[in-house]
Amino acid sequence: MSQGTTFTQYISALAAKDSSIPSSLLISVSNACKLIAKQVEQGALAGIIGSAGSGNVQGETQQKLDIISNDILLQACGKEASLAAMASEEMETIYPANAQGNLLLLFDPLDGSSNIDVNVSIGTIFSILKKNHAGPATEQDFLQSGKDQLAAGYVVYGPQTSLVYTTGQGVHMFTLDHETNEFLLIKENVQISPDTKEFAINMSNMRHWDQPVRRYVDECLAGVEGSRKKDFNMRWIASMVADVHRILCRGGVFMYPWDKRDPSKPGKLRLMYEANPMSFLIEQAGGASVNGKERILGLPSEKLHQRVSVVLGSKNEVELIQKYHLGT
Ligand code: P6P
Repeated sequence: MSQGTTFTQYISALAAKDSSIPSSLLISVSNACKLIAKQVEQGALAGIIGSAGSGNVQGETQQKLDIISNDILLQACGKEASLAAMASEEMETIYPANAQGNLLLLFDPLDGSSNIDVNVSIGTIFSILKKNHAGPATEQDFLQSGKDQLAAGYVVYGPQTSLVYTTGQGVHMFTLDHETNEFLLIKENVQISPDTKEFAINMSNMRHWDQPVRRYVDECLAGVEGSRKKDFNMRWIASMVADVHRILCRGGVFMYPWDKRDPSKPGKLRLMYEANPMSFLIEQAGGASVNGKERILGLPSEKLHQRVSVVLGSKNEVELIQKYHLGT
């Protein structure tokens, strides 16, 4: 389809040929993100910067915009007849919608919210699953493996507000046109280069990493004089959506590995509404995504808010890191 096609036109045309595509819900999510974008752009002007004075189920301080974004998604999608229930990083339990619905929506309403107060890119991450039985949804219905997702994507609120999604038929990018308030198609079938010279990790945690990650990063830092025989660049935006968007645009590898600060935690990021949707996108764009040793999309989910270690991006680089974890 041509540049300038709106997201609504694009997804509706696909759904006309494939009824499994949850087009109506995806359009509702995109409309909710337009409203979130307006709130994010306003920031201090709307008095919505800073902490809400409450904590979420993760034990993290909620920002006012976290709660506002969560409420916008609940309101915008709750009316969807196809939607049975929603789950969010900001809510301990599931949010029932329509008992007759056959879809489940998960989201991190505003990922990277520590960046809100300093005007750095943040984003909304979403994932859509199928409810596989009649009647009201339960939390158990959400506990599906990432490879079973019907759709996944994000909206990044940065210099541009861009929507990136997949339904398993490639990754496609749209940018919000503020004149028409429509997401317009800018790129179809995004592909990530299998090799890269750019890695993203929070280097301040270096002393806490496990050996395979330490080895990989040390080799990157050794540059052209080292075993990799090339120099690397480093980025860390502390906003997964922005880091993943950069990787989809120009390749790279993103790591948030297990570390020994809290050995009981497999990682910081959440499987169901951060790692799984991002892994679906990355794999659809020709990349790879593992928890160190295993493919993330193949992991079983035991808890709604379970955490996971994440290494994703350019395929050859991720496979090298995986090799170090496997000791092969
Ligand atoms: P750190 C944001 O809080 C987030 O969940 C991801 O978006 C981001 O990649 C990571 O945490 C940043 O974590 O420890 O570097 O602040």
